[in-house]
Amino acid sequence: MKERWKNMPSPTYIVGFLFLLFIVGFCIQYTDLLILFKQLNPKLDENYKELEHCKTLLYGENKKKRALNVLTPWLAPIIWNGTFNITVLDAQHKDTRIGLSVFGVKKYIRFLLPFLESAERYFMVGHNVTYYVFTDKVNDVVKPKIAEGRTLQLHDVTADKRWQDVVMRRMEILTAFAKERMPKEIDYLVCADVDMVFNDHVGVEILGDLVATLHPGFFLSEPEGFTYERRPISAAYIPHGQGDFYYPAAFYGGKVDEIYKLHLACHKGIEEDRKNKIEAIWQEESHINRYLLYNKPTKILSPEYLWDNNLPSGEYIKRRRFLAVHKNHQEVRN
Ligand code: 4YA
Ligand code: UDP
Ligand code: MN
Repeated sequence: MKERWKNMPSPTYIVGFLFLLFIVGFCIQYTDLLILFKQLNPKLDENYKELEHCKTLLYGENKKKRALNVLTPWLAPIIWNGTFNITVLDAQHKDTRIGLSVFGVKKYIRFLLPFLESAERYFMVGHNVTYYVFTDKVNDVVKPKIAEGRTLQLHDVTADKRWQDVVMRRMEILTAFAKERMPKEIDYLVCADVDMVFNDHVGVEILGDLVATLHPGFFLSEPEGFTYERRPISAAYIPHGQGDFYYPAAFYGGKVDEIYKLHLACHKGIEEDRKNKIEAIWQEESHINRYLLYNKPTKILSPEYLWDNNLPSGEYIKRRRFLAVHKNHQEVRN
């Protein structure tokens, strides 16, 4: 009996060993805390800085700068110049069929030719593209030269008296098209304002299930400054304190079935508002923002994809891919 006790390690040794185990466990559990002692080790300091940099890129320092990140808090990519490899993406999308819808109603017919000509130059070059042009004067449309593999469809639509009704009716018309015709013809639909021109590459990097753009006027604003519909009786209502980004109605897209769901929801919201004798502050754009709050976009485009040279903060926008054409609002809307 006595012999066996002789071979046992001394109590000091056991306590020492347990203490060592505790330290190792602590290190594994609280690596972050240890990094706090980074001054002791320059290499650790470097790693720590890198980690912080990644965190900033991923989640942003604060809500105001959120738009400058490459991922949203729900991990959807934000497409900034340099975040994609177009050669790889072009190969993946070699058989993809893409639709581009645009409305040129009443005086806005004048924007159609420059819009289409610029699209031929920069929009999805080398891919299978169908233009869906909606106008009240089909016979007055001057068609540009269209490259092989691309087609232009002209569709007749009602010319509403009020411009607000013209812009909102887009939801109704696109709901019908995305339900019946488009599923047979295209995989993705991109929807754009016509008072714009493509000014640099816009390609398959913008395709995704549900894609929205960061509004060029609000990408550096606090969410409190977003011009959402704030009246609770509207179907487009977004309470203060909610909302991720402010998205414009001038450029968005997605898979045809996703875009159908978006258009249907917005059309229904507009109809509901009409019954309640209310019109959302930014018409269909308000309804789109409400939909995208509860149905998060799977991809977001930086304001490179919707820019206006009259806006400040242009230093963030290295490539101005889709640019607003300046217009006299009063004149064109009458
Ligand atoms: C449109 O933007 C055009 O009517 C404008 O001429 C311009 O091209 C713009 O897009 C980019 O609130 C706090 C500064 C904000 C400045 C930009 C304001 C307007 O924002 C509205 C929502 C609508 O999205 C308008 O369509 C948009 O104006
Ligand atoms: N639109 C149209 N005819 C009109 C008013 C609007 O065709 O009389 C279409 C057109 O495609 C236009 C879009 O609706 O680009 C949105 O209107 P607008 O560009 O005037 O809105 P903004 O971008 O200035 O807010
Ligand atoms: Mn516009």
